[in-house]
Amino acid sequence: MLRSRSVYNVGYLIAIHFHPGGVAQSARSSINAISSCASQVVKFASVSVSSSSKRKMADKLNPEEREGLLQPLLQNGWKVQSNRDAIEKEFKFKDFNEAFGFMSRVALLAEKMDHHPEWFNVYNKLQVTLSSHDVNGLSKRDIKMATFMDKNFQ
Ligand code: HBI
Repeated sequence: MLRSRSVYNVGYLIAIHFHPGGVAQSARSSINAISSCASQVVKFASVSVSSSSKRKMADKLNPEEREGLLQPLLQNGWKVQSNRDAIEKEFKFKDFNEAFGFMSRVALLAEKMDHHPEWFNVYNKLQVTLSSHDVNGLSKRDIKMATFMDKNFQ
């Protein structure tokens, strides 16, 4: 009897096994396995794309939000950059230890939010720029982070 074999490629693991049945049966089961694997990949890809595009649509500031949400920050020393849709502020601390402690607290929030400031620290001064790279401009994440910074700056 002609022995047939089929190969399933499941990523790095290649499973080879022998069907006592005919070649046609093993070919069908191989095709079924590959197509179900492919459909899983497509499902995963579509979910991950849609969630990131939802994030982009959801939190980019619209004109009304800019007017309302930016105001308190602008009154608190933040400035909108002239050449980029970003906000910036310089914080001055008693010494480096105070500055670095503040940066550490912000860093924990940044990791939790998956949203990171652009900042430059020299001794007791910290220059911060906030913008959302994935929407190439200001988002609600920047408002949240700037508000946190102001609340944690004595
Ligand atoms: N930080 N400011 C900012 N903007 C982003 O778009 C961003 C980030 N930190 C991590 C992050 N995006 C991840 O989602 C990846 O896009 C790197």
